[in-house]
Amino acid sequence: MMSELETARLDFSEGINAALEQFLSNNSPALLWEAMRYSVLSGGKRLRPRLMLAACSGLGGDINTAMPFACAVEMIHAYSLIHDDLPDMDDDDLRRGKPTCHIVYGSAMAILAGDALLNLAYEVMGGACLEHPENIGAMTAIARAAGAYGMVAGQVADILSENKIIDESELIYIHANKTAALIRACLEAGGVLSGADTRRLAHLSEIGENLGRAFQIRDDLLDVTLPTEELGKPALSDVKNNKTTYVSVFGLERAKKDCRALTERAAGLIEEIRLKDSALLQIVGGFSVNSR
Ligand code: GRG
Repeated sequence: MMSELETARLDFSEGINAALEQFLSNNSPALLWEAMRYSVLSGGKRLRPRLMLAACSGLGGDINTAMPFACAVEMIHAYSLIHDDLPDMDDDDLRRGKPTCHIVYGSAMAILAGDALLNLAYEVMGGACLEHPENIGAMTAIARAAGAYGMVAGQVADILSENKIIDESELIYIHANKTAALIRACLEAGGVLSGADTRRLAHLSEIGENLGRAFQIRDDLLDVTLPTEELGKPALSDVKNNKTTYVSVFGLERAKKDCRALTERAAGLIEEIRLKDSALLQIVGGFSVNSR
């Protein structure tokens, strides 16, 4: 049984939040940086950076070297949420229990805050790569997963699928790209940053794919099982918006079963690579269908 101190040490959230505050400490133009900070620092589980640091630490890498990449991924994640919430995308008023960026700052400022976060992410990673050129592969993995080969492609497919009946393979394509690609890249980047060999990198990639898909199914499940106060956005919003989700296509029981199976597969693969600490397994433990 791990002590509370050890559990907190392997969670990494405190260090990530402190580093994010530093990267976002500029003030000019004031409104832009305020909107950027509002979107990054007002909550969030920090899942993606924690996964990256956990993979890196488990393979004996240096967390401090990995931190700029971990923060950059959280900035990219925040930009994607800001843009996803906009009226011309998902049109959401609430995120993490608070008004969305465009509700507070207006659509133009929200778009610009997202743009600025995306650019800052690459500036931060580029700076880190100047110091450690051997880590360029971490930045490339993240860039590929965040763009037209990953998250943006998934978002496009998601938008084009609205009000259409889609089949299993199309739904899996959307999940694999919109959600799982960036999560997978976090695991891969953690591996690159720790100097992992190709066998371990391939393992990390598969772990990320399974976890990413499980995470999206869990998100679909939570939409129909949690009340608004716990969700931080209106409950049943996917159902009300007529969205095609894993639950709407396969039903509640199959969604729970598949989420569990993907999580167990990820946990099994993690056991196989024999990490030095339990940080990654600790995060995966929180993926259970009934936990949040
Ligand atoms: C705008 C290019 C572009 C992409 C948007 C991320 C995304 C793609 C859409 C968000 C829609 C959504 C709810 C996807 C489900 C999975 C997901 C990304 C949930 C939110 O991530 P969490 O739970 O958020 O990690 P926190 O608040 O903890 O940071």
